[in-house]
Amino acid sequence: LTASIFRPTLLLCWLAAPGPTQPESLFHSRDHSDLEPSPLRQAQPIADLHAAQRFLSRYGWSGAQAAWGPSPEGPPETPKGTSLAQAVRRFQRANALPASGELDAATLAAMNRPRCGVPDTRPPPPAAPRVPPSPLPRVRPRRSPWMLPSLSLSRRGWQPRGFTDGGAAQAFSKRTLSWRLLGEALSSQLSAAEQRRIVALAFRMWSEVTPLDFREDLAAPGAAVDIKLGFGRGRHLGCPRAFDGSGQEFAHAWRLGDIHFDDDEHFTPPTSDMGISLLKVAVHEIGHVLGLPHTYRTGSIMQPNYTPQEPVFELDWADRKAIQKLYGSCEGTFDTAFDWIRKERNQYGEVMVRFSTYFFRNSWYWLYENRNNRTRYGDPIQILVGWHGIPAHSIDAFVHIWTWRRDERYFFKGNQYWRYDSDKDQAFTEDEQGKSYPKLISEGFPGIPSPLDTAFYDRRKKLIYFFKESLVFAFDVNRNRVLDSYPKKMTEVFPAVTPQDHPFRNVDSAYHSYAHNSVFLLKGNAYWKVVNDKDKQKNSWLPTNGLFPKKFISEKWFDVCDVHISTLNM
Ligand SMILES: [Ca+2]
Ligand SMILES: [Ca+2]
Ligand SMILES: [Zn+2]
Ligand SMILES: [Zn+2]
Repeated sequence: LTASIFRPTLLLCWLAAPGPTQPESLFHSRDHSDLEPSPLRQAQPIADLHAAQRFLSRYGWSGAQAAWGPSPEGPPETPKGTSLAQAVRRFQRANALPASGELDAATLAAMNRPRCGVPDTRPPPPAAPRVPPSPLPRVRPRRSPWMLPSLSLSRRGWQPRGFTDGGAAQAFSKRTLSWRLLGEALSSQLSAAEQRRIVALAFRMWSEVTPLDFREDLAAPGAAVDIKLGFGRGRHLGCPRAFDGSGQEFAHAWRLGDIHFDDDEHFTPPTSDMGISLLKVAVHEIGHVLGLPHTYRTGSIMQPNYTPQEPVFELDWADRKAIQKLYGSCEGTFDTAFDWIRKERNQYGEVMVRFSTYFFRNSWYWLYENRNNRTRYGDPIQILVGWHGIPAHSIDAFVHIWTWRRDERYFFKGNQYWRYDSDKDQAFTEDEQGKSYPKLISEGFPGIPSPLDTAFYDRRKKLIYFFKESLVFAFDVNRNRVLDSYPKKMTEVFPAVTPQDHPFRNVDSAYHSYAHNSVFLLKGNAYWKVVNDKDKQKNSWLPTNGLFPKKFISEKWFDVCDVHISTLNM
């Protein structure tokens, strides 16, 4: 019923104000240097009872329903008396203030802090006493405020599926979403290119931690674009909710669609330590559009109030898990995965062995931070950018031969291989022995077929295991030849611990992890861990090199997520 009343109202708004709400800007200089920014309008400070009532109502702290009515005509529902004191206490508790219920100076100061326009969510009240369910008539449950994290007025309708107790809900079922920064609603404070770059980066940050992909769409009709963003001042963009001038509300988001920024705010690029970071606000509002409600957890990007810029701004562990609860974690196959070993001297001159974990897919790669259990901030990046002189896409395998005499790293693709110079960070064209690269696999590793599925080096046995379809070739690096009894069936060299639970053929990657002190066979979105010495000490019945049952890669290595190809270079 609510939706059917409001939909025509909004439609009228759009018809009445189809274009920008500001008068036309006229420029005389080509570089716009004659553009005089219009004076900022200040938001009315919240200083009295009436303004505080309006605040509590507008941001969901009072009333039984989502208190702020999106219709611009009606007066807001204002709490009075006991209900006002209750609303104030709730607000105070969430803001870590003494819950006095009084509108004291600290409470008013908290209300005046810059904040997002989306109402806050309240924890659900205790469960009602259980009454026996009556089968008829069916009564639609009233929508309670914690189920309305975003502004409830949506031109594309209400999508109640997938709600969880915390108020989070999956907003989109497709995996690639289009977005557009409205050309008629750009900020007057940053260049158009900078605004687009910042918004693209904000979308990329969500795609780095979810299976979602975001694509800027400048061509499709407006109605076909999933997420539209624009800046406005006061009454803006036909939106039923006016902005309040400089201060307080800096942006708002409509569920399933639009994001508006208050252009009376001082928006700044991520490099600035002044004003309000457009990147941070954009990431927050995109979070709403995707279905996340506010949270008062310190460190979360979904806090309703603006927190000043920190040197590192990233989606933290809990924010990642919250969005992954809605959209799932990232799945996918890898071309190869390996640990890159470096010897470094520490401050006492001792040689330290350090390693970094890399996952390669197509033409990009991720560095994995085992200690933090996530990919490096800002990954993936292009192989072309991070690795010099090796093929730019679809690497088959990587091997690090490491003996007392040798310390050599090789990449394999097709029927060739490349040796990589760790010190110079580029592939050798010619190494210290006068060998030139790339070389044919059949020349450097006699008896080894190509193209390979994968390979790994067993340091103790001084063997490389090369994998091709269902076969394994054990290659002696000292004698430079395949061991006599090889090739063998993969099921023979790496037998299944649980019968039939085995990749059988065509593994993507055999990954020797130093962090886990184990080898993993990766295929598709699954992995099999190879039995190691420690496993055998605990359970002597385990077969040597046995494969533990299959598990999902995404349950062991988190946030290895693709981003849209257009943002790969950001
Ligand atoms: Ca404002
Ligand atoms: Ca491979
Ligand atoms: Zn918000
Ligand atoms: Zn708006």
